[in-house]
Order: sequence, then C-alpha cells, then structure tokens
Amino acid sequence: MKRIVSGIKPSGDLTIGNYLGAMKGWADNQFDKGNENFFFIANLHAITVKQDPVLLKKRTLDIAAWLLTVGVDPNRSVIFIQSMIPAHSEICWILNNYVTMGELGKMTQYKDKSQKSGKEGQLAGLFDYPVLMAGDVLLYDADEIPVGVDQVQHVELSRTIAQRFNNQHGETFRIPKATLSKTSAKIMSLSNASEKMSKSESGDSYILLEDEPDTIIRKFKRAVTDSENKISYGKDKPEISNLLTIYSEFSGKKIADIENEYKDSGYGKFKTDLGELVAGKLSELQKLYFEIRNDEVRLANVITEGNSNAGIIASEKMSLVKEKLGLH
Ligand code: AQP
Repeated sequence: MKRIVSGIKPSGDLTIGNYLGAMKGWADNQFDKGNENFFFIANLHAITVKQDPVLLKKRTLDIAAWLLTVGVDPNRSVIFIQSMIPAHSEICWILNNYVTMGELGKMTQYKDKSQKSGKEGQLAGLFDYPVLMAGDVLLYDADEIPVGVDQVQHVELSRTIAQRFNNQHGETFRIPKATLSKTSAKIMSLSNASEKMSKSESGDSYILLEDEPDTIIRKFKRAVTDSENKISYGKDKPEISNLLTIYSEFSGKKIADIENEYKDSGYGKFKTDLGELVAGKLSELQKLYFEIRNDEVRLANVITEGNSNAGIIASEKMSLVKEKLGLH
C-alpha cells in the first residue's frame, strides 16, 4: 500500500498550471489499487504572503470544489484543510530544529518570492515554508508526493529532515519521494516563458480555471512568442514550446503530431485554435464546478469528514514524535 499526500495553496484563483501540474494527476492516480490519497488545501502556506481573510476563506472552498470537479473522489481520497489540523503547525516548530538556515536559504522558491516581494515581504514564514511542508507529508507517513517540478527541491529537503530525525531518535518518519505528473509539465507564464505560470502573478500571464472563453482566447492571442513564426518545440523556443505543451495536455495529442498538423500555419492560427481548445475544455469543467460549488452542504460534509480522518492520523504521529523527544 502506498500513501500519497499533496497540497495546494489558496493564494489565488487556480490556474491551468495547478491543474495540469498537480490536480489532474491526483485525480488520475486515485485508481491505482491500494493507494491511500490525502489532498489538502494549504491555507497555512498561503499566509506566507499577505492574504485578504475573506478571499482566503472563499478560495479554500473554491479549491475543495475544484478538486471534486476534476475527479478527486472523497470515497478514494481524504480532502482536508491544513489549518483545521493543529498538528501541522505543531510539528513545524519541532522540525525547525532539524534543518539549518543555510539549507533553507538555498530554496529557489524562497529566493524568487523574497526577491519579488522586497524587504517587507521577506517574512520568517516564507523562509520556513519548506519545514511546514515537510511536516505536512511526514505527519501522514507519505510514500509519494505528487508535485510539479518546481516543488521537487522542497520534497528533497523533507527527506533530509526525516532522515536526520530518524537517525537521532530512531525510526519515526517514512521517507517520502517526489513523483512528477506524467508529462512532468511545468506550465510557464504566457508573458514570460522563463517563469512558471503562477496564480499570484498578473492577469495576462496565466489562464485561470474560472476564466471566461473570451478571456481565454484573448490571453492566448496575446501570449508572447518569438518572431520565427514556426510551430516547433525546442529549448531555444520556450514560448511556443510552452504553448505546444498546453495544447498537447488539453488535446491528448503528441507534440510531434501537433507540429505536423501546423507545419504550414503561423502563430496566429495556432494561438486561436489553442484558445478555442482550452476554452471549450474549461467551459465543460466550469459547468460541473458551479454545480458543486453551490452545494455548500455537500462541500462542508466532504471537508468535515476529511478533516476528521486526517486529524486522527496526524495526532497519532504527533504523540509518537513528542514521546521520542521527551515532550509528553
Ligand atoms: N505552472 C505550473 N506548472 C506545473 N505545476 C504547477 N504547480 C503550480 N504551478 C505550476 C503545481 O501545483 C501544485 C500546487 O501548487 P501550490 O498552489 O501549492 O504552490 P505553487 O507551486 O507556488 O503554485 P502557484 O500557482 O505558483 O502559487 P503562488 O503564485 O501562490 O506561489 C504544486 O504541486 C505545484 O508544483
């Protein structure tokens, strides 16, 4: 039996990056026999960047509804909210003592985000983010953490922390490993293909799962591309490669087949078709999403049950950790 644990932050509205890089894979992999799945909404991680409390609460429920929409099934997966399980905050403090400032300072996400947010944004919580994340997975004895490539470094650090703790106190945590989505697709920003698409960035750089068809088509038309006007995938063509990846993910077609289909077309036609393809797929998902999102009673029941199931496992692990440390 494998235990799978992963989370998503309600730090903005969800993008197709979150969907293709994480949620879609979570839903697809639920059917592997014997897997136990835990998916959580990482609202404690979200507050490492300033959040509007009303919006944070709304987005937490939005994500729960999106998880159900894309096929995460509460009968196969535990869906829970991080802040509702106090053990996450508690274990973070303890694990802080098994990692150095030097190790945390090397994390690329911290470097990127703290640079962008200036001095005021260089919060201790942002620096400590990977330790909370280590706690998130170690509490549940996770075997596998399905993440986008951008998060692999954090999972590596979770392994280091777990190994260090186990070496000092005896077997306590299972050592987790990161697993990448089938394509390992990292979806890049539409306005700057050297940065990943992020929900907390600006409007034209991302496609939101809730974007209207017209907006989606407009954003793809405006997506930055090189001047070669040739639909081909390659390291030296990051912008069109990113668009080809998105096309491939939404259509299920191989990149080589798409290149062939568009060998006589320019970027204009390709971008229009891509916009229509994505708008069509997202419209279908949105219909289901709004039904699920409006059924607040069902949503609350799924979350309450998930919190309860996760809470039992987390507090058992917390007791073991405290016992090992003489904190009981
Ligand atoms: N652009 C992306 N391509 C592929 N995978 C992605 N993920 C996020 N963006 C992309 C994956 O989505 C999961 C949940 O991410 P998260 O919300 O916990 O944190 P994040 O990676 O920081 O996501 P964002 O959208 O970039 O949020 P902000 O802007 O708030 O920082 C993860 O598995 C991640 O790999």
